[in-house]
Amino acid sequence: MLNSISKTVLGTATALALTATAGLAEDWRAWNIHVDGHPNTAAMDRFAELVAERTGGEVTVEVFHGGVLGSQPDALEQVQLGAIDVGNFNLGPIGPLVKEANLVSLPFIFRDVPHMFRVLDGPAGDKIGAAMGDAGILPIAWFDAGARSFYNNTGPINTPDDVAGMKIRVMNNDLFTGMVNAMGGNGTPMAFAEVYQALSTGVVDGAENNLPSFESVGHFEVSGYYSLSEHLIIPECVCVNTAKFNALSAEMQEAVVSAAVDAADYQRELWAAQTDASKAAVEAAGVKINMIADKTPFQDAMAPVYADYLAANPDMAELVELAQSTE
Ligand code: GTR
Repeated sequence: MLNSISKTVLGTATALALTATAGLAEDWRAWNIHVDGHPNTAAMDRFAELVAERTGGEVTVEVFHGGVLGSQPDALEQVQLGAIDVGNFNLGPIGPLVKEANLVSLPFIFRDVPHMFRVLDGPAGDKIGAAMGDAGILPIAWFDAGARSFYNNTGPINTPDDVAGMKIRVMNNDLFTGMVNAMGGNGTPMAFAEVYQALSTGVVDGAENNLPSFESVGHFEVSGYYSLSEHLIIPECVCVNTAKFNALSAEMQEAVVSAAVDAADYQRELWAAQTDASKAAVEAAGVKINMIADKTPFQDAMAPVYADYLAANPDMAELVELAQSTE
């Protein structure tokens, strides 16, 4: 005769076995740094909808917007640990964790956004993706993040000398501090959430970002000049904790990847429109958008950044060449 405890255990085991046949339900927590109205927020919501639909509810994603789950460097560690399951990440702050990912954070490595996507869709992208997966941060789709340019209050930036002496906030990555320092400035890593206050109190003289982010978090309210240096073209990913992804059945993996890829297509459409809209909005608010006639001096100033990177990572020379020789 079964006693009540074994009955309960058996009952639980049967219930578990049934769940296992139907596949264990996965409830994923997703990190997103952006606020409402930003293309990536809409795209992450779309990702969550598509995942629920295409996995028949076996995988669900709850997206936490506005960076409430923590700063980007912290959130990336949480993804590696599996405490955050998925997110929309910029590859800039991934560079310190995965040296291959740093390829995309070399200033002026890409000629334009289409060139960046061609590199990502080729063998260099495969290498970067595999290395990120090995580090626990598996990219399953790529978002557009446009080009990053400098903004500040004291006047337009036209040459690297205009950056000299300025304290410029950068994302967390030695390549970015090196980039600003190579122009004679002072590259200062800081969490995205702290930049508005740092700009308005003069803790930093300027920062750099793409137009949609410059607008969405109000940095344009405290910066009079946005100079189109376009020094960094860094992609973003939908990245999943590798072990969580690998634990899914092949069918569920396909559903999750197709949801991310479709969300990324949507993001890229929204991105193009938002870049124009943000430019118009910040200009209307009084920001002077400064065209830079000749970017060559900025590119030339990056020689020591490349030299230091390749001296520290000689094995990355092949990736750099791959990217540069991609048509
Ligand atoms: C944005 C990017 C964010 C974050 C931010 C920053 O353009 O989408 O992931 O990296 O820049 O400057 O910290």
